[in-house]
Amino acid sequence: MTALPASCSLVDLTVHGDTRGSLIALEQGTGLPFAIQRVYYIYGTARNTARGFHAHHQLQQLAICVAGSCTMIVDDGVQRVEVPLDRPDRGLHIGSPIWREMTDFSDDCVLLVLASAPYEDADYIRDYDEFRRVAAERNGDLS
Ligand code: T46
Repeated sequence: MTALPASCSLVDLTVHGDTRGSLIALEQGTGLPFAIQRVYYIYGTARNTARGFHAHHQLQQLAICVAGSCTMIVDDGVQRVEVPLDRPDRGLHIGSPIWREMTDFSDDCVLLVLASAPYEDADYIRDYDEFRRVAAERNGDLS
């Protein structure tokens, strides 16, 4: 996989496993990259459907595929990287501003997302050209 954008990273989660199976606890102060204010999950995605197609001004998120698989495309305005999500013990930390698209959902995919803020429509950037402008400004490139 190509290197991730600077504001994205893969986070390995601690697995408490024994002969009964596995358990992962997501708790404040135990290595998560931000304070969690919201949790949502995406499931039952129709075949050949893509989601996302937006960026956020400020939001940080950790996306964990707790069942099945999907692909998260992350784009910082310069490079675009496809990240396969298929492990319940690994999350993708997505900073801002990062354009994201989600594809290749398996029928059984459950994508759990932890977010750093409550839902706020004004934080979304849904136009790709606007996203490129915001990303360039944030990176100090005002051209
Ligand atoms: C993201 C990717 C990974 C709410 O009411 N509350 C919420 O917390 C969320 C996330 C969504 N909604 C409503 C807004 C829409 O009417 O649920 C509907 C579907 O949301 P959306 O079209 O934004 O879903 P995705 O899958 O395109 O994007 C979501 C998140 O919105 C987004 O922040 O990064 O998942």
